[in-house]
Amino acid sequence: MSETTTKKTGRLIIVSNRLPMTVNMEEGKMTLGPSAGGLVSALGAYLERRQQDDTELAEYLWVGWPGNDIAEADQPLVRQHLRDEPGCDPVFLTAEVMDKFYLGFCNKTVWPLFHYFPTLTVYEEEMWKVYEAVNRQFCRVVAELVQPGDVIWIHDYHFMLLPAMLRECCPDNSIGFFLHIPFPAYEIFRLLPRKWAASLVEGLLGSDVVGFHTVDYVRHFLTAVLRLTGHQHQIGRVMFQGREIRVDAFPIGIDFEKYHETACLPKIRREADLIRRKLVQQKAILSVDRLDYTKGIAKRLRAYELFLERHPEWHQEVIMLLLVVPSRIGVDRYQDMRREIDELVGRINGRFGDIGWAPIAYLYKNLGLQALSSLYSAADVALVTPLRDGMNLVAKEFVASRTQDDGVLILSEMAGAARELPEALIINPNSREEMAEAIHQALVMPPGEQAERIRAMRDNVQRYDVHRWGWLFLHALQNLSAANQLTADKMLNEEKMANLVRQFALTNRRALIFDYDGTLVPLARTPEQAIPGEYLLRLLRALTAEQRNDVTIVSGRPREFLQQHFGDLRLTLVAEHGAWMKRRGGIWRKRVFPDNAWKPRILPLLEYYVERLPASFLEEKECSIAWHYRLSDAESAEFMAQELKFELTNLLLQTNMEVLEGNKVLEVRAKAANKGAAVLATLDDGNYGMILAAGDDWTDEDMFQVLPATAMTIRVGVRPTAANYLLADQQDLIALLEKLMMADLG
Ligand code: ADQ
Repeated sequence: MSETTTKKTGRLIIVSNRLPMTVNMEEGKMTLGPSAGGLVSALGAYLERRQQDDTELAEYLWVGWPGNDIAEADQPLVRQHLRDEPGCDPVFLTAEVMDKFYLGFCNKTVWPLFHYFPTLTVYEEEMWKVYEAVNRQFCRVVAELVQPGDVIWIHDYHFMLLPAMLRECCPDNSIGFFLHIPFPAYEIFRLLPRKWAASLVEGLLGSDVVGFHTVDYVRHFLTAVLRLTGHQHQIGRVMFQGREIRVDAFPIGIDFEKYHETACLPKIRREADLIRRKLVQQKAILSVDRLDYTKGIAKRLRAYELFLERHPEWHQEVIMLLLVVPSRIGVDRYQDMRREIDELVGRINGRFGDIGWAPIAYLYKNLGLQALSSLYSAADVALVTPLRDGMNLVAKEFVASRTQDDGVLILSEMAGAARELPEALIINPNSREEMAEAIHQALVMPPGEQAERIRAMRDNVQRYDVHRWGWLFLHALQNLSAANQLTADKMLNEEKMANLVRQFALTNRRALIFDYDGTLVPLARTPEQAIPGEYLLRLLRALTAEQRNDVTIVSGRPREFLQQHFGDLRLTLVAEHGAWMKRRGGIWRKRVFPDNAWKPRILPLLEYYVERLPASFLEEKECSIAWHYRLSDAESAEFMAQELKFELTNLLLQTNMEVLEGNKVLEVRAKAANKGAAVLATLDDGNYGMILAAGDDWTDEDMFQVLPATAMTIRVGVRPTAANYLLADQQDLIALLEKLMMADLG
C-alpha cells in the first residue's frame, strides 16, 4: 500500500472492467471516446453528481481496462494522460489475455451461466486461470494506488475474486462489491466446478458489503454461501473470517433528471414529432437492446410475428422500431445471433409488408442520448422482453422519458426491473402468446389507464434513481466498516494480551471462568468426540495448582460428563447451564428445580424433527433437551431449525422454559438455568482482584452481561458480543492460558 499521503477523508476508488472512456491509439496519436453500456452510463452519472455535491469521498479514481490493446511503448503516455485528466487509472491487458478473460471466462462461462443458459456455458481450466491472473493484476494496481481511508467499490462479474485479494493487501480499507447481473439459484451455480464456485463465493466475501439488484439474487447468494462455506446468515449478515459482511439488494436506478429533462427539451420534442409524422398513422413499438442472447430479441420478433398473424386489423397501422447496439463483437455466438435477427426481420417484413409499409424498421447501431430520447418520446409502446436481465435500464429510461403521461411498457418478468415496475404489462418472454396478446393490449389501452400506470412507474423511477442507489450502497458500506472497526477494536491483540497478562501477574485473587465446548476444546462433530486432551488437562492442573486462582468451568454439558473428566481437579464445575453446581472440593448440588412436566410434551416434537432431518440427534439432560444438527445437510438443517424454533417458542409461551439457539444446536431449557446467575453464585465467596471469563456461544452472553464492568470478558470467535474482548478462535484462548500459566511460573 502506498504510504505517501495520509488523508483524512479518503477517495472513492471504482474498479470495473471498462473505464468510462475508450482509448484509441493510431500511429502514436491518442483519441478518447465514451464507452458504451449500462454500467458505465449509470455510474458515470452518479459520480458526476457526487463531485458537484462536494460530499465526503467526492474525489474519485476509476480503475479499468482502456478498451483496446495498447502497445507497451504507448502505455506510459496513456496512463499519464488518463491520470491527469479524467481521474482514471488504466490496467493494460493484451488482446490475448482479453480473449481468455473477457471473451473467455467472463462471457463464455459466467455470463451465460448466471443468465440461466447452462448449455452455452464453457468450462475451461485455462480460462479460469487467466480470470484469476487478471483479478490478481487488478489487485496489484489498486493496492499500489490505495491510501488509508480510501473506499474501494468493485463492479460486476469480471472481478468476483478481487475483494478477497484486496482484503489481504489492504485490510483496513472499506471494500464494496456490486453485481450488475443476476446471481443464479444454487442449482445453476453449482454447475461450476466446486473449486471455482467456492473461490468465487469466498472472493466476494472479502467485501464488507455485497450488493445485488434484487432480493432473489441476495437469497441465491446466501444459499451458495451456506452450501459452500457452511456459514449461515442472520438477516443478510454473514460472519466470515472474523468480519461481518452485509449482503443486500440495492436496485440500480437511472439518472432520472437527465432522461426526463432531455425528453422535455424543445429540440427533442420537435424531433419526436418529426418521427411521429414520418410514421403517419402508425403506432410505434420500440425495442432497444445491446445485441445479446439474454435480451430475447429473436423470441420478441417471433411474438410480434404472431401478433401480426392474429391481428390483421393492425397491418399498416403499427411498426416496430428495432434498435440493436453492437456488442461483444469477437464472440461467435453474437455473430450467429446477428444473422438470426437479420433473417427474422427479413422474413417478417417479407411476409406482412408491402410497398408502402414494412412492419419492422431495423437499426443496428449505437445512438447518442438525444437520438435515443427522441425515440423513447416518440414511441407508443416499449417492448422490453429479456429472457434474463439483472435489472434492465432501458425500461426505466423509457418511463423517465414519458413526459406526457402516456405510453405503455411491456416488461419481462425475468428482468430485475419487473420487481420495481409492477404497473407495466408483465409477460413471460418464453410465451409468444402472452407477448402477442400484451402487444395488442398495449395498443388498445385507454389513455386514462396509460396515464395511471406510467405516472406510478415514473414516480418510482424518479425516487429510486441512480443517485439514491449509489448513496444507499456507500452509506451501507461506511456503516458496516464502522461496525467492523468496533469489532476490530475489541480484538485481543498482542499488545492488549501482554497488558492483560501483566495485570494478571500483579493480582492476588483471580476468578477464571471458562465455558467448555468451543472455548476449552474445539467444536466437534458430536458431543462425545469433544473430550479434553492431555495438554488441556495439564494446563488446567497448573492453573488450579496456583493458590491465587479460582477456576470454574461453566458448561451446558450434563454433570456426569464434567465429573468424569474434571472431577479430580481443584475447580468449580457448573453443569447444564447452571442447573447443577459443584464447588471446589464440594459435592454436586442442584441449583434449579424445574418442573419437568414439560418434557413429555416437547419430546415427541423433537423426535419428529430427528426423524425428518437425517443425521440430527437429541441429547437429553436433566433440565434440558438439545437437538443437534451439526452433521446434517446445512441448508435443510437451517430451514428446519427455524421451523422448530418457531414451534417451540409458541409451545413454551407462559412456561418457565425457553428455547435457545446455539452453534448448530437448539436447546430447550429451564429459564432459571442460565450461566449468568450460576457464575454470579461462584463469585460470592471471594473478593477478586481480577475476573476473567471466556465463552464462545450465545449462552455465554448471559454471563458476560452480568459480570461487573471491570471483568475481562472474552468471546471466542468474532461476533457481535457483550464481551469486551474478542479472540479469533479457540486455539488463541489456549495460547492465552499458556501465557497466564507462564506468568505464575515466573
Ligand atoms: P446491460 O446488459 O448493458 O447492463 P441495460 O441495463 O439494458 O443492459 O443497459 C443498456 C444501456 O445501453 C442502456 O443505458 C441503454 O440506453 C443503452 N443502449 C441500448 N441500446 C442502445 C443503442 N442502440 N444506442 C445507444 N445506447 C443504447 C448490465 C446488466 C443489466 C443492468 C445494468 C446496470 O446486464 O441488467 O441493468 O448492467 O446494472
